[in-house]
Amino acid sequence: MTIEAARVIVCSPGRNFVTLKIETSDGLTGVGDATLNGRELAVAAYLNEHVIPLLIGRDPARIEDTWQYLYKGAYWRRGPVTMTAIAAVDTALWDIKGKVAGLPVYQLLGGRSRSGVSVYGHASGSSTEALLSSIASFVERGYRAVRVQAPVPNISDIYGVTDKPLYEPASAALPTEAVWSTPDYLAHIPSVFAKVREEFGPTLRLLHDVHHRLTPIEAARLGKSLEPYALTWLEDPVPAELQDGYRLIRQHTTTPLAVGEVFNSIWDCERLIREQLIDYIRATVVHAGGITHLRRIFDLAALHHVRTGSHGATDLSPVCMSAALHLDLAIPNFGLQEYMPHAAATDEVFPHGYTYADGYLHPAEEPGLGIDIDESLAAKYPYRPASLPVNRLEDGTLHDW
Ligand code: EZ4
Ligand code: CO
Repeated sequence: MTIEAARVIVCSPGRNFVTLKIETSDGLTGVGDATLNGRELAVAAYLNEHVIPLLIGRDPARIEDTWQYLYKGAYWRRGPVTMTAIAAVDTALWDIKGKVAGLPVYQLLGGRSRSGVSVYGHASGSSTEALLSSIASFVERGYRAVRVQAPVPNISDIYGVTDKPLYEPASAALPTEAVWSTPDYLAHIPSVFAKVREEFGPTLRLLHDVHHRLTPIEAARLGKSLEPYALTWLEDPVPAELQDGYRLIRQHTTTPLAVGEVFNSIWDCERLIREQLIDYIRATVVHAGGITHLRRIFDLAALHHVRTGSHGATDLSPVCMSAALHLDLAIPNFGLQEYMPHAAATDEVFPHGYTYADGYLHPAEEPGLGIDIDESLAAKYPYRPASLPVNRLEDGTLHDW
């Protein structure tokens, strides 16, 4: 069997997605997510111009060899565009391997380590009342873990804080700009968690995403001030390039730390993991080199008491979610999976067999990943340029994201 064809499908059913579909000489197909939010067409071009010509005629069974070929053979290793493109190929080849074997992919990864994949939802709202009722609605639907993002007095527009039921990170074609204030944020957030604990008790798992906006010492102060509320994790407290920042935070607080949604290789996180500077690694199938490479990261993490908490926002397609669930089910050190339901149009374009029930997601039991793309329906939703917003401080300085 050989790879006979591969094509990139760019569509926008509610938001932009890039998908790779590989076809074999035996008539089997596999799909991989290649969506890089706000930089979609760069990955599409990388695949079309530089990767697809190398795939034709190759043996689809050689997943590891193809991964190494695309990684080492390019000379230019790592980086979000390259690793997202490699991830798409890798994911599609695992899908095909599952179909060849007649098994769901989690069986090829060693089988179940648990009965379901624990997920957390995103609660937010433009007022404290709206936030509390949003959390309540997750609890009613069986969620045992909720990310809490709150409005802050004097900050008019906070990323991730909305009354809308659907979460959409990107906005206008060109980035919108919001004004950020660290003093207002740090002064307010602990009181939000005090109210949430008062209302929901001590055992609901609570998470909070800082979106890389603090300095290490500010993040240390936030972590300390949140200790009474026993968070499951504080996410992306500081930008992750200077990793000593995590050591500084660690020296001051027992609030667990999570990072990794922007990471694309094991080299982005090996020190954070090896030196036990974090508690959860949030790298993903789509942005960290596919199932093959993410498994390698997760195995390293398992040696160092680090659990997984893969990113799962709406800009990661149902193809990525399907792949993530197979890996989450199989690995020994799974922690939590982020889950935000997609728009109805997205779900229609990507028919999938995974299901949510009582706080858990379950992957499809059919051979492969249990996911496809309806290409004729996708064609009805053409690509629309969309960007993530940026932040400025009150004096106009461009701030961390
Ligand atoms: O900013 O998915 O934890 N989730 C997040 C997301 C990310 C977007 C980036 O594309 O931080 O909202
Ligand atoms: Co995040």
